[in-house]
Amino acid sequence: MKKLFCSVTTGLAIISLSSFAYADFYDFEAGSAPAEITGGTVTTTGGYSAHGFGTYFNWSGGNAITLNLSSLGSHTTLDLEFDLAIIDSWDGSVTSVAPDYFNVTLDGNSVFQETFDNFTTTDQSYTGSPITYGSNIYKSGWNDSAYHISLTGLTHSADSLTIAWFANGGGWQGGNDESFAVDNINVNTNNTPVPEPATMLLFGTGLAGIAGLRSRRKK
Ligand SMILES: [Ca+2]
Ligand SMILES: [Ca+2]
Ligand SMILES: [Ca+2]
Repeated sequence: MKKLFCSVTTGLAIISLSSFAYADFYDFEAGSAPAEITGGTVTTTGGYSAHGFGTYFNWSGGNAITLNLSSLGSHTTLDLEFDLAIIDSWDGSVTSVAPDYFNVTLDGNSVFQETFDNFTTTDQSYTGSPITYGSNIYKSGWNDSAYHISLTGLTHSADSLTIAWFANGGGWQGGNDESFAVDNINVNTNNTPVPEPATMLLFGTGLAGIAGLRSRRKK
């Protein structure tokens, strides 16, 4: 029994080594964007401050918002979380002025592409719960919305990265008609070691032992 307990503890200890190796957070509350984030405008316009945004980074066309990081060190996956403001007359998936896509790319590869609609959620592809929806909190008369986007476990191991946020699509109108903003950007890298075969065998033996004990107790 004592030996069994030690085996399980060893297995859990190896798994718990899966911790973040690099972390960065951007909330723009200093009133400016750091050099590694470009393509948008720092603003406090409208009512987004009441929804956890404070100062945030607004995009209304042109080049994408990009974040460039380097010296990330060893890692196997990456987690990206951020708050997203969907501003003004986004038209979702199916109208004469749609689709309107919001995109995120990681080193040029798409990791998120969904349509958003500020008239009805039934016409957008994104199904997550909004932070706010159905009222006009930004400058023009169109309703606005916001979401917390969580992209975890993205495969990535390069020492540097470029994350890009942008909108496009056949119905994308941009300018004062459709725009977006990002805030509270969280980037974590994870370094998950592959357990040694001997450790996995020990861990597996421990689990088998537990199963055996439970099986015997049932009888
Ligand atoms: Ca902020
Ligand atoms: Ca608005
Ligand atoms: Ca549109």
